[in-house]
Amino acid sequence: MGKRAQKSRDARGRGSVGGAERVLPALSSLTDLPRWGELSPSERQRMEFGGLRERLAGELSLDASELALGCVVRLDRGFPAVLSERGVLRAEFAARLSKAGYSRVAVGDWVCLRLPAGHDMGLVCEILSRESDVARWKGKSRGERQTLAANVDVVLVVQALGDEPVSCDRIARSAVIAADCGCEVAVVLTKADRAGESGLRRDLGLVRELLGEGVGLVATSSDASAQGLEAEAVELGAGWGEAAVRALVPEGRVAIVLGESGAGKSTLLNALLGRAVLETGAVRSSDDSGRHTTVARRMVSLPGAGVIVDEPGLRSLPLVGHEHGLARVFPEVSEAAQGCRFRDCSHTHEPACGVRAARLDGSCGPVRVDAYVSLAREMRASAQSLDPDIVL
Ligand SMILES: Nc1nc2c(ncn2[C@@H]2O[C@H](COP(=O)(O)OP(=O)(O)OP(=O)(O)O)[C@@H](O)[C@H]2O)c(=O)[nH]1
Ligand SMILES: [Mg+2]
Ligand SMILES: [Zn+2]
Repeated sequence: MGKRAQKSRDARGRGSVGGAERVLPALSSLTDLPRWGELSPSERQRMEFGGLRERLAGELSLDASELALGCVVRLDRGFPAVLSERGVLRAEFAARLSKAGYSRVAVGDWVCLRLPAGHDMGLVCEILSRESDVARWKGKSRGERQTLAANVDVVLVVQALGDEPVSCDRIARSAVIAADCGCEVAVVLTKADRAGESGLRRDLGLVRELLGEGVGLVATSSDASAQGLEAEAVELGAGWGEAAVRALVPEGRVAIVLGESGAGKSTLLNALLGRAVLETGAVRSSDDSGRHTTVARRMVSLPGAGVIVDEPGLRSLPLVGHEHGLARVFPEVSEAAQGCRFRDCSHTHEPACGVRAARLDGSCGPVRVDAYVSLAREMRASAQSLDPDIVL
């Protein structure tokens, strides 16, 4: 490869990993990552690491001091960037993990890292089991579960506002996925400037009806002209702006932004960082969707707050086997469904339907019931079309 070609490849941090072609670490991309001490494994993961270190040191005849705890802080098409007490470095997978390792590892994973003396490249020996696993279903009946980030505490569902009412379906399915993964959920409505005062009022009301008072709700805008909307948001019991987002992710916590391409995720993170660290891109004027500007999954460390994972936008979020998540987000509807006469009730036309009765007598809100019914229908259909050999 010529010098120029090499340089441009490195700047983008690309290369075929796991295959024959390898690239040098793109160090320019390793800025604004968390520092050692800002992330901490659970007590269980520390114990797991202790046991692993002992076993691997014996098996590989190494000094145990060569093995360290690390956290994967950036995944792009280069080698994973891993944070350890020695700072951030790129790491390869140990031979026995290599193929499976690259497809299995996620940002946020704690790993057992070998740091051979005198090398600037680490070696991932093992991925520690996860405390949480934010995943989405990729593809249709022969699809697979794809982990977006591991060991995350909070999922920030990011949804852009506009002229049309905000998409309750998209927010509900994101919340179900987050709850299914055992994470907390909060909603961040971006681009409030485009909704204006009445649109913001309408959309904050809708999200409150959908998810209730217990879920963190913040509206933001990157446009200074929207400052006047703060009072509106606060009056409706929602947070406003970067400070309110920071409060959702205090020091010591790890969050992930989940939203469509063009929702303004990277713009929001840049505002939180106080400078343009992440690339942002214009949306198409024809349908308002983004162009998948973010391609790497990476953590950014917020000054005075926790850590957030920036992600490429996700076009679809199919629900497959997320029954636990559905019951956690809509407990009262799920309980009403226990009272349906038919076990496979679709809650649309069957006699003696507990869900429709609860909607009618007002014990379950209509926005919540409608979201529940439509997501439950989708899950029933996906369960029927799913290849039975696939393990969820
Ligand atoms: N009017 C308005 N535009 C915004 C706001 N926030 C972001 N944008 C614009 O929306 C477009 C998309 O923003 P990004 O931050 O790149 O979106 P993203 O969610 O990171 O998109 P992907 O990386 O493709 O997933 C950019 O042109 C931003 O300038 C906002 O508050 N108001
Ligand atoms: Mg982005
Ligand atoms: Zn029913």
